Amino acid sequence: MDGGSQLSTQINSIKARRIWDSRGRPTVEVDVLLNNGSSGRGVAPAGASRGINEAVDLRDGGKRFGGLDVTNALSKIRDEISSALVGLDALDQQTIDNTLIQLDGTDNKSNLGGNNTVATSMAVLRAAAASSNLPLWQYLSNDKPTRLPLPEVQIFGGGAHAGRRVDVQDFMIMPIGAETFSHAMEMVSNVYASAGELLSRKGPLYGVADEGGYWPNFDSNEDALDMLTKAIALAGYTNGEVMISLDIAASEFHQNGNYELGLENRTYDTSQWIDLMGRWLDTYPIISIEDPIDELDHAGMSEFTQRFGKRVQIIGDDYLVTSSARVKAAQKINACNAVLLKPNQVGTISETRDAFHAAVKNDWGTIVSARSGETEDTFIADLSVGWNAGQLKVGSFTRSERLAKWNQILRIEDMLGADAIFAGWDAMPKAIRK
Ligand code: 2PG
Ligand code: MG
Repeated sequence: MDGGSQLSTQINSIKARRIWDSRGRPTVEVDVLLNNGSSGRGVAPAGASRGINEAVDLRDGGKRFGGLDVTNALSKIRDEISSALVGLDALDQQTIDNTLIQLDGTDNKSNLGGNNTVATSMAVLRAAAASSNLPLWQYLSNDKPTRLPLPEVQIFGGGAHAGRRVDVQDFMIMPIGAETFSHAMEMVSNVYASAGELLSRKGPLYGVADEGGYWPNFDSNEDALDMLTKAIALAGYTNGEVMISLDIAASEFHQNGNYELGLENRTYDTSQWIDLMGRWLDTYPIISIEDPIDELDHAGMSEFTQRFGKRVQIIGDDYLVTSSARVKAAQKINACNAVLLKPNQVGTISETRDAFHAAVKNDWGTIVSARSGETEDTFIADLSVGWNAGQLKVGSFTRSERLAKWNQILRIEDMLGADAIFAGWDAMPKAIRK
């Protein structure tokens, strides 16, 4: 900027308000207005099975809404964050995010709140795209070739998202043999319908899990895997066309050094637990597995990757918490071959991008992901295309906070027309790519 003159893309004002997420809980929404009249909005999602090293969600505590209110937390945006960001150039995302990081001054955004920083960071990026007259994905891809993501879609929900009825948190499918993104959605719809048919034959459902997947009454984790394999076959797909992806979220049932499966009332030590998952990999068409080991067990994650990292995608979520430093540390000990990217886990878009770049550099898989508490916001759908991340995980194939994201990719596919490329197998980590 020269001598005090106003830049049209400077931040003019920031508004913050409380809205409600898909679990009916309060969350943070931010609107950023630029001098040129362009604006952008960001909304913070919220996790239930949170990694212990995630950015802190700033909540009010006390009695209101179980302590989850953000009415007071929002004052951080109205006062400190606004004062620091007004006047900065929205096109310079790095400076915006560095300012937030410095203003916060902690390792885990516990001062300003990761929910406040991420919603602000997202809103600024959206405002920058708007002032460039581009859809967010196109602003981010900057004319570089990109692909539509391979979806990871929940069919059965378990763990912390479904009253812990099943130990494993997410039983998902990946339509890896699809020719296009629309074709992938058709395959998902067919499998979702056949899973429903099988479940209604089996007996009563408990309900619908937090991300919209069925929440069934299974006798064991294998029971769920059997039914999912059958649902894929009933829908008419073969092994190479639709495959299974699991989010184990192992930290949720790791206790006293062991893995305690409530469903079967059995306890496994780490090596027995790794062997058990090895048998699942031998028996079922599993292509991807997330957080198979407790988030603090580096040696266990490394051993799991040594054994299975050439045949299956191994994703760090709670283990890596979207941190570039953790991605690099994991690469040094050969733990994981893919990273889940959740902007609110780290608190800014630039830090999320750093984790993404660290992963890509080592030919890892990269999966942009929603949280179990979401809104109608489609930001992450655009992010997955704009960065060419290759994979997207947003929950199930029901409930509009999930479908909003899948449908957004369909719109982008439509805009791209003949130029649309579907990621498919190429999105997998290099170690297991076909
Ligand atoms: C996960 C996410 C999404 P949460 O573990 O990957 O499924 O869950 O947002 O509750 O952390
Ligand atoms: Mg997870």
